[in-house]
Amino acid sequence: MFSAELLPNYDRSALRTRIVHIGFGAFHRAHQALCSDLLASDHHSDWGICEVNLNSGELITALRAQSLLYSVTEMTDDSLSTRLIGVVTHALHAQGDGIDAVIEAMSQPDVAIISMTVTEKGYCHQPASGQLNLQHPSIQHDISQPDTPVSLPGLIVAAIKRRRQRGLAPFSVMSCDNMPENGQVTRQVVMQLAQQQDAALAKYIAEHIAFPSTMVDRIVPAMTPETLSTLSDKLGCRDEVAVVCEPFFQWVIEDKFVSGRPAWEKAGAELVADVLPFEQMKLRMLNGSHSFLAYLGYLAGYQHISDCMADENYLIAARRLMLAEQAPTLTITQVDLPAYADSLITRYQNRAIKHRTYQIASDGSQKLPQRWLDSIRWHLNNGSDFDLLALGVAGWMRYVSGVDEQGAAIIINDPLKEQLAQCVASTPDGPARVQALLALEAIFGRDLAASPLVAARIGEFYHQLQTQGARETVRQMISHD
Ligand code: NAI
Ligand code: CS2
Repeated sequence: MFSAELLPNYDRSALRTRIVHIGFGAFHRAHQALCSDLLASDHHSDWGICEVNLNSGELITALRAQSLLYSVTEMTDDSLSTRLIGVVTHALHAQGDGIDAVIEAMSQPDVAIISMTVTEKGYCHQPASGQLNLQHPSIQHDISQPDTPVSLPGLIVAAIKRRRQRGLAPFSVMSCDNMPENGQVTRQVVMQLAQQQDAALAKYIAEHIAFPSTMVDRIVPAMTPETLSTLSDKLGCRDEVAVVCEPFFQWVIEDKFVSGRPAWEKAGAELVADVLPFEQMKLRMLNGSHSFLAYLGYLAGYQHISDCMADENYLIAARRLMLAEQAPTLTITQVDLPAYADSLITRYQNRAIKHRTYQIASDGSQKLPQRWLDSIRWHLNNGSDFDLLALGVAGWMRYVSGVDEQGAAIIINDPLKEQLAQCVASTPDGPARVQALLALEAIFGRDLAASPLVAARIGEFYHQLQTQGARETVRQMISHD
């Protein structure tokens, strides 16, 4: 179906399924899979990928219908470049193929790496503490029925168990989700679940399985029907699995693999001993400013990040958040942070990338701790100002209150949406609501709710947003300095 000049230039039948990836979403298609494709086409790599989705089969079905081929298109305001990805060797979805087929795919002798992009909530952990949430319904299911898991941690434990029973080599488990020390978070939830099931298996995991951390960066918005149609002309066909992304690409990987890895460094990845300083920089400066723009932007009626950038006050606020309130909290030494901030602003200004504020605003309960709250703790310890961070939290609180500035309902997309709705319904719109939301321990821990300074700063901005709206609040914040 794709035009001949786009087809991969390498022998796809020579690929071996050495990676099983869980979470065949937009991001993975334009990031890790593309990187493996570059290795196959330019460096004779035989690392093929089995793609898995646990909770929805549509994309997998579409991919199979396209002979496991799909396109990635990099876009700027005035350029567009498409590449066809041929590195997928198999594709499975738990509902259609059954979870046992997925465990079996992960238990093949060739498989050396399990990677994943399942969003923060896929780890079933408490965002504030990183501990497995033992009350999570999927985890409760997997404790009682370990051989038919429904959660990501449960699936990993089941596959490790089967490999061990068969005497196969261990694999490495590589998270590519936006969390600090994502390898450590994955290890924690997998170990805690294994301990609930089988102490000997937990010991085996501790001794044999590697959980490298990664920092991943590329802005890949959710596809829309409009973008799909625009692409159809260029491709000469309709690619239901297509993604569009910015040209920027970064991948920093902790070089800690137990059964080998592709030579990702040949395709632009950086292999390092310690990823944490990179992860914190990206999570706080990029994702932190993204979330700020998402909540304050959505409330102001800005649909996309690039719309926020067209408002000079928002641009200045985002840059100031990065440099005045996030950069001081970082330990990284090898990056010029003002130059990094400028490059982020330039990326946000790319109007070809329709990155919706609504998309970034989703799952706030899972994102706030690593994007903002650890930085607020840093400022509390250092006695420094955290006005923009507090304004961000107040913006999130206005957002999860569920009504926009025009009085229209906001549909909240968040695994804690019931608890959020409960806080909102049980409190009047004002300081009591701020306090009730701050008391959500899974997000704020105990310390932040107990800090009178935190409650006061967030409360002031909440009131200002209530009375003056987001646009005016951001304008005043910028004009005060
Ligand atoms: P997406 O919505 O296109 O895909 C999400 C994937 O996660 C789907 O495959 C879905 O099946 C899976 N998933 C969702 N909840 C799950 C659960 N509870 N258990 C198992 N699987 C689950 O989103 P996209 O854009 O692929 O982003 C996914 C993650 O990748 C993000 O949350 C983030 O951590 C990371 N990321 C995304 C970037 C982007 O620009 N889109 C850039 C950098 C990182
Ligand atoms: C965004 C990220 O959706 C979000 O919360 O902040 O997905 C962001 O686009 C990426 O991390 C960029 O690498």
